[in-house]
Amino acid sequence: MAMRFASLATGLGLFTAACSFQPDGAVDNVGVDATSVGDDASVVITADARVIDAPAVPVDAAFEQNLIRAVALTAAPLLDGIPTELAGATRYAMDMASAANSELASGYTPSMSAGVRAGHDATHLHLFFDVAEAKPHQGDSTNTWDNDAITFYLDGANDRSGAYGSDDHEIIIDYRPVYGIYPTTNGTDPGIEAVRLPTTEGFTVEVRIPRSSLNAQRIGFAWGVYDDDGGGTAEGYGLWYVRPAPRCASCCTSFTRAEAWCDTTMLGELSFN
Ligand SMILES: [Ca+2]
Ligand SMILES: [Ca+2]
Ligand SMILES: [Ca+2]
Repeated sequence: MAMRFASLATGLGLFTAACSFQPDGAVDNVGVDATSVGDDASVVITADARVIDAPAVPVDAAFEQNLIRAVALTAAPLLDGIPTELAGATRYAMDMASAANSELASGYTPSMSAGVRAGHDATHLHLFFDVAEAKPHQGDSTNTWDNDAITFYLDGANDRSGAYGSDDHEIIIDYRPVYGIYPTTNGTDPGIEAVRLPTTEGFTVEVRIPRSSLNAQRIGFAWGVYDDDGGGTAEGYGLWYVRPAPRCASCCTSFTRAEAWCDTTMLGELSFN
């Protein structure tokens, strides 16, 4: 995706981001190399154990555009790539073919769909992403955004005022799995931990983020996916939703349009209730 290369500094920052990841994350497989994450022989995934598209209880009767609701969790979540704890949470779905702010390479047929569920306990926000695609999953590239990946954006203060500040973070977790938190220079690491698990349809990513760095009630939030179908750069990028709002004219000058990673006016919201 040529657009992403417009910022060389961002690319150079990847290694810094990956290496500066929470050192305690290894307990939960964060930062563990690709061969040991999700390939643990003790984790047996069967079709029955991974019914991820059918929440048992529809929590939200009405779809609220712009807003993802994190449900209160009753059990201590296990960071394992399996959505057991979030079975009662609404799954918010997207398809690359109808994604917001999408960027699709010439010749690319949109071939990825995904969903996210959110929950919270007293200390953490939990996010569960499930990704489905027909083609082989790619993790060949150095840049996280050049591989199959999920991405999400946090505005901890929920001001969504434009330029990324110390409370604003772009996070990309790719198929390898390798993590990036961008920009790498804004000081406050959100301290995420995550696990990526391969599935027959694609892969899942289960993430938790300390609430200490987030607003108590609502945060700015957006999420999306990258699809790399042939190795090298990714062919597809898209978001679940983009907030209709006046954009920040001075924010994304390195790119050809407003993007969620450089303009927080693009973000929707996530609510802790
Ligand atoms: Ca889990
Ligand atoms: Ca792919
Ligand atoms: Ca790639």
